[in-house]
Amino acid sequence: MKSVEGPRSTMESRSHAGAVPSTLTRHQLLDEQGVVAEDPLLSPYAADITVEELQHLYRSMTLARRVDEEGTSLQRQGQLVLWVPLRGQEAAQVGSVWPTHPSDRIYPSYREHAVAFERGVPPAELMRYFRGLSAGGWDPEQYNLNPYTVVLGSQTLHAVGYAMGASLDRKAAEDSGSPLDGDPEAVIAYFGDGASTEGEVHEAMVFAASYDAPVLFFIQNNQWAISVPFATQSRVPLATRAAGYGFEGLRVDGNDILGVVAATRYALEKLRRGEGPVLIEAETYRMGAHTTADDPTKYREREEEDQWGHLDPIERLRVHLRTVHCVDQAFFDTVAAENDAVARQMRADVLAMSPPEFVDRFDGVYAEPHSLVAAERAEYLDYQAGFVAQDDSQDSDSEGVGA
Ligand SMILES: Cc1ncc(C[n+]2csc(CCOP(=O)(O)OP(=O)(O)O)c2C)c(N)n1
Ligand SMILES: [Mg+2]
Repeated sequence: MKSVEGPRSTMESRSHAGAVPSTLTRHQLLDEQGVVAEDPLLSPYAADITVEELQHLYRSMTLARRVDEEGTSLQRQGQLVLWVPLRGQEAAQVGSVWPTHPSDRIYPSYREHAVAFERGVPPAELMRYFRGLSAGGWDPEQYNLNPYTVVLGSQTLHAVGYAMGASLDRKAAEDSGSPLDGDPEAVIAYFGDGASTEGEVHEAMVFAASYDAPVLFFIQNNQWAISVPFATQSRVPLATRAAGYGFEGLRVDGNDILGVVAATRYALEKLRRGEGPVLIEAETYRMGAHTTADDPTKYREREEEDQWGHLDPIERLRVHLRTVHCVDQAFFDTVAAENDAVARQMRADVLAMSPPEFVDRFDGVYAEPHSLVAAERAEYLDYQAGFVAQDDSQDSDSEGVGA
């Protein structure tokens, strides 16, 4: 079994005064050199992964990174309101969503672009949210993927409620003598190290444990919550918290695609057997800024970024494919060209989207028509009409004073 630690700076920050040394195993299958190590718990869950599947995982991870780069460029060019980079977290995201069934429900936070793409959301559809054109960006029912949640941690309660409902439905069907077909549903709630300390997450974990809800709490510990380092967020690895609620917590190298796939498969099996929730803490790193509105040079050292740069999850899989499976350069070149084409098409689609109309905001307040909202909408249109009339009169008088 390989029990490893992350880069030095992270571990040093853990030796913060008052920190409790943890003996919790940090699982890893694909090491920093791209070599597969044995792990008694996780190895059986990765043993049957084929080269074709590894190539799929590589394609998904690199596509996410390429689209991510394009998202930053589009925002810098004024075409998106904001962009939330995922660079560095591709293995944690792709590795955890790939083993799910389409019928499993996913509750993301706001950085899970690779999760969304793997679920089939077209990149341009996701961009609608970041262009301010939609409050959600995609149809949650079509992809079984809830809209992004910016209110930290609140999606964990939604996920637990959904999971409780799913297992109660199944039980009711069984009791009535007509059991539901297919595997029991599993639910994943994604959140970060920062969100993990929100009150809602505590409440969600208590409920999930009490009702054996089939929910996987998947934490991407990317070491930062905007400018707050993990050492301030928690004195212990977050996976250790699960024991306090009465369920299993796994700590895995989040830059190791095989480790993440195996840990997730293990957890999903447990959920489907009705053995309650599981928590996975995937230790990874946010290589870029928190968002395009953030400048990480203000609060973290270049040295730390360089250390984690050597643990790049994509590079690790690339080395593994090349050295262990003899995948040739043509494959990597083809994938890069395909990803470029997807990014180009996404850019064209985004630029073709007309800018949002402010008046449409009123349509998203309630699902049903509401007299108060209708009155406010009419008042707004009336107000806008006033500007048009004034502009017209200015034109006719030739006394434009400018905007
Ligand atoms: C309830 C709430 N409090 C504060 C914020 C502001 N906020 C947005 S992102 C963020 C940091 C979250 O860090 P983490 O959970 O580690 O996720 P990451 O951004 O690193 O993916 C904060 C404090 C918010 N969105 N919601
Ligand atoms: Mg974080």
